[in-house]
Amino acid sequence: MNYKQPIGKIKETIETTLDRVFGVSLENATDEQCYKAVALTVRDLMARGRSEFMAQAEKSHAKQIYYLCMEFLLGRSLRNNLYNLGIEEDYRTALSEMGLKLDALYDQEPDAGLGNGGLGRLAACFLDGLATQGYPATGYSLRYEYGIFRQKLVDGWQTELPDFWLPGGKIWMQAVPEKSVEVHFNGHIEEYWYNQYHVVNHKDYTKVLAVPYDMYVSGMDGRGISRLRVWAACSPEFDMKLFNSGNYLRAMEQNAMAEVITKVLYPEDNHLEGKSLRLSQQYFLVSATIQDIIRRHLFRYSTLDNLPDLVAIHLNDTHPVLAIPEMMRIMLDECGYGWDAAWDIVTRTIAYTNHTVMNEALECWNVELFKSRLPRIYQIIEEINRRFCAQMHERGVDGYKVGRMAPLNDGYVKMANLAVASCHSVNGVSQLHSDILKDRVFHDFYTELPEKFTNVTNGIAHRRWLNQANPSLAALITDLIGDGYIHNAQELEKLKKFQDDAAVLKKMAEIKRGNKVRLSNYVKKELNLSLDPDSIFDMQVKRMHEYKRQHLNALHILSVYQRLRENPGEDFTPHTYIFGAKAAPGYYFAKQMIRFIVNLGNTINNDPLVNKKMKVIFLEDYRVSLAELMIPAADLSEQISLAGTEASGTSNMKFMINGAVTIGTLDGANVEIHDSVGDDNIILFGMTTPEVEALKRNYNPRTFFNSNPVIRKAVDALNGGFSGVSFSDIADSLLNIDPYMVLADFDSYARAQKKAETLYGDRCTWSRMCLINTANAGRFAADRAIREYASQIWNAEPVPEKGAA
Ligand code: DL6
Repeated sequence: MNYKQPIGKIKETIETTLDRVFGVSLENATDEQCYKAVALTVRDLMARGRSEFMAQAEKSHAKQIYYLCMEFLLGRSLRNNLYNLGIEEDYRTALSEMGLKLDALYDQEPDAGLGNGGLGRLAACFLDGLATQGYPATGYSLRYEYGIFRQKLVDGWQTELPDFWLPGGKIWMQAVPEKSVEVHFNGHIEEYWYNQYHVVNHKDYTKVLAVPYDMYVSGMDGRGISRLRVWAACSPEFDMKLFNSGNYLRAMEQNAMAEVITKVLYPEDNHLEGKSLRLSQQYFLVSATIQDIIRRHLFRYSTLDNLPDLVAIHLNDTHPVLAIPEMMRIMLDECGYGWDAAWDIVTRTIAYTNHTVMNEALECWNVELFKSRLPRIYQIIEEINRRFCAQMHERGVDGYKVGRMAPLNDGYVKMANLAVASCHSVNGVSQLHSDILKDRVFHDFYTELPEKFTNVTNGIAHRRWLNQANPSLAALITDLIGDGYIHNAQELEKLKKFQDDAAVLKKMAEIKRGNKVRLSNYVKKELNLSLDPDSIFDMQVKRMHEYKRQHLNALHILSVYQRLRENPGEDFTPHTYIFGAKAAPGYYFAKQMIRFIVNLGNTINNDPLVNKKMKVIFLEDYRVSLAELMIPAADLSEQISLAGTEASGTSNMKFMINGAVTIGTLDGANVEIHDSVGDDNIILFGMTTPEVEALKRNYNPRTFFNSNPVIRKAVDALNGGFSGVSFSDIADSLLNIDPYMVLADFDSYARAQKKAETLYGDRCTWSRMCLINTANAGRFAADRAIREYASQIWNAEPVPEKGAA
């Protein structure tokens, strides 16, 4: 579809929308109303684009891709959609003629924070990639009323404020009440035989209505448009019987209980507590989704026999894994399939991606809780379990091993086991992570079912993270190599021919400096602190977690501070350390880590002896829109997790494409970044995964404390405290357990930091490294990842271009 319109038409549509929706004229409209009116015009264009695209898809019987994820961390939509549809400049002109500034309207939009971090942002990037690559795709998730909390720091402590994002955010969504479905919880199961049919009746269940809301995510040029369908929970009816019988409170309670399901996003990342509400959320998502998918398919094809040829369902992590028994339930109980036929269809349709090696995130549900909340689904899992174990025993697999792989074991439903036992494909999200899945996490499965395992390394929506977030760099690149890289990120490689071109390197350095000034202005406004844009901007932005080791970074900063205080005359490359991170609200240690960084900053930033040379900044409320401001301003990208713990990372890719140099361990996708840029353009440190495994056997952090005076002094200072606060919890953990081996990697990290400072001192060399990073970032585009999913896992082809034979 052609999204281009004459400027006059754009103006007219915006004005009509202001009048129709808000009853205001342009003169009286607030910025918020103008943002919403503009968003509505863009939404309408995308709705039309989607229908046209889907009509094309139907004609060619293109395989439908359904991507199920409890999180889609979309951030803001307006700029992304205008950019992708190729109409940003026309809208800018139209608005300017109306006396409005497009950039001011962008700032009216709240971030859609329907996710915690990497997992949810990946899902959002993939909707862009799916649309751009021309796959007819729908993401399914929940319409949380409250997204990821807003972080407020009080005396260094993280406090959480509710993120009621809907007033500004729901403008992108269209309710589709006619597609609502019922989801059933609790109750009991009755089974009997009737005329040779096995009848299963779910009795006395509690009904919750799932109401879909649709929003669209455009791909480049708007040829493909993805849909994100999010479900809101409502009570199907107010129980008048209860109400009339005087049970007013129970009637109200039932109503509230239904709605609570989609009230709030669980703010945990890589750690999940087996809470009943979370189980309800998960089943609510998958039941509504699978009903929706099956209904659509039956409407079109009147049979489910061909489902695996025409539909691919992707489970993003273990959270939506109950889609497997739910689909079995519908096929067995509602569509009359026998077990074997249903199982064959389900398992050929559904694939699973694992996103973490953290044990505490591999979900398990207590059987008693599960049975009472989802009695029929439990029966089906029991049968899946029985058949899987029987099949393994038949192959001669030993009993212990079968137990370790079983979907039901030790009184728990093991979601990851259920996924691997059932899905036709299991992948990790970087080469190293996929190898760890085979060698460690799912080793038993791998030895029995090796054909299921594959890898697809993550990717990012490079148009958002480069072209939109860093327009000056994008403009320079376009001048140098043309705009082909916007469609095909691999073309960034053409930049390599400029790696020794002093004029280009100088321009890149000037652009970076401009981005650093832009960020410094924000810091000045937020924290009233002045930053030196000529210092190294060294950034670590990601969820706060021990395995990501922000405390390694902070402990090192503390040691540098101690050294500079003792040697104020030392020749030191000025350094600005910048952090952004949210901690899960119940994760006490992570909150202590934030407090440590904030207090360290207060001490250093207020110490006139050092504060011209170093500063430590913690930016509150890290979110997608803030990342878009921060990442283009980074010189150094901190990717310092303990080797073998980070599945992939995606901020590493965003920094890289923006020309930051990685200081990192050989973990997650850092390994592939290293392969791409070579030894000279990345600063590696620390143990490798096998070295970690070897040391773990008898790791004693005190050995490092005792033998390294720098470590000793820094840890002692943590214990003693600064800014009037002691951090003995962190010191104790480092000295006695140090689960992520901070002390073991400390010395190597300190040397890597020194190396970074030396390299930065030679600006020409540094700019060359930056250019080489950008030039090699193409392989980390979401477009590439989507093509790999399509060919290796979904067996899907893109919708042919209109007019193509
Ligand atoms: O695959 C996306 C992203 C990876 O880049 C990160 O390395 C990984 O930590 C993250 N995993 C999760 C798991 N969430 N839970 N629960 O967020 O996935």
